Amino acid sequence: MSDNEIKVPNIGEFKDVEVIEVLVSNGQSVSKNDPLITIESDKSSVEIPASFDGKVKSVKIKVGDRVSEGDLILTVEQSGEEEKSIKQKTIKEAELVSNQDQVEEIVKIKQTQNLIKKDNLEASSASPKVRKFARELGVNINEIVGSERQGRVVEDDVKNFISSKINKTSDKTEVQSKKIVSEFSHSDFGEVEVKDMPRVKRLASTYLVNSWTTIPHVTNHDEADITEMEDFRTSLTDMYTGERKKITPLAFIVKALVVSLKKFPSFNSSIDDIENGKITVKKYFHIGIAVDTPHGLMVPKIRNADNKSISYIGNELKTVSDQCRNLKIDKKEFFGGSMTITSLGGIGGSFFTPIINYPEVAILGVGKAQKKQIFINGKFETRTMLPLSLSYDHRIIDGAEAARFNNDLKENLGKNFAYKLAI
Ligand code: CAO
Repeated sequence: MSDNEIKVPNIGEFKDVEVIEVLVSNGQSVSKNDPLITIESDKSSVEIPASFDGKVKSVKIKVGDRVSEGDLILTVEQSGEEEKSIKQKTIKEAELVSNQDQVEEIVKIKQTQNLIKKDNLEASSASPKVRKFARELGVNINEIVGSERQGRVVEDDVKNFISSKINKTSDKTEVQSKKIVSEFSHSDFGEVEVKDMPRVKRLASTYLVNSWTTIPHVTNHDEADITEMEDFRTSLTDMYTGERKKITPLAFIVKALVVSLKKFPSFNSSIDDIENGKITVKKYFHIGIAVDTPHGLMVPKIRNADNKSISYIGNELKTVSDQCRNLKIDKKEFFGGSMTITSLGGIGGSFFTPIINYPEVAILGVGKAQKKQIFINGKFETRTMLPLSLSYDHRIIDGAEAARFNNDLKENLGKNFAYKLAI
């Protein structure tokens, strides 16, 4: 029997950081890799695991302490015997299991044990990072039975919880598609290659499925006449060099959208507490921009767009899209938005059906502006028309309100809009 010390290891940015959770107590048995404490820097939190098996003899730190590399977390009494016998028992148990029913039975018992333990636990059964992740997806973390020791919930548990809910609601389709998949494999029909999905796409898929399956989406399509706006935009020059200023239509659309959001606050809201019928209306104007990157789609925010000029927004669009493409953007920038714009205008196409960026309630899809013949006051005129596709959460926004919103937005992008003042 010997005493060993577990210290804070070298983990990059985590210097003089706060201990936000202590996950073990004196006398508790721990196995190698069990989480001991959670520490949090400005940007993220991380769990420090045990480096060997044993029994906690003395915890040396508490919540609120600040730690750096080399600080003592706790001492561990290493008997080895106790842990060894538990492991042997588990192996024996596994050897006895001969069929799937038995496996499921054991899983059920383990889950019940976890549930009982969970009831006895204090609120901290998941790290702040995981809690935040669950909150962003609208999941009540207390409904989840964690797969880790003592029912602790990790990110995968949240994902599995959402998948199981989705599976329950679409049982029939699921069974049918499963049958087809199990009957044939793609390689039965020719050569195939199985590749890893990029990480950003994997992360985004959880959000997209959640949004698509929980929000009743409706999309209104419309066209804004931006002839004068385009004349003005393309006439802008740098006052020092005389060269044409490169501001894309998107910067103008951001500004026009803010004006509409001020008039229609329900588009700048979130349904956080549907059970109690509560809606959170935001007083800020942080516009999300869908950015196409080689790693997948990212949605950083243009913060406080109401206080920024169009030129400033134009520059910021370039900066944040470069940061996303070079993976240099802080994760926090993907959260806390008012409404999102997804523009395919630089690529092509007209109308589409954008998926709302949960927990927002609306998203504006923008297509490529084109010159068209429009019948005005008894004659055809050549006008530049911008396709708009506004998807909204029908629980809070009605079709008529969405049509009015589009009318207002069109007005803001049209010849009467005071965008010249906002440059
Ligand atoms: N109509 C016509 N032309 C447009 C336009 C529109 N609606 N929007 C942009 N353009 C033009 C720009 O003026 C620019 O022309 P110049 O090269 O002559 O200056 C060109 O198209 C390229 O613009 P851009 O796409 O580089 O810049 P942007 O500000 O319009 O968009 C960004 C920035 C980050 C939104 C864009 O690069 C991008 O990633 N778009 C894809 C978003 C996406 O994938 N959405 C789908 C999400 S759902 O899966």
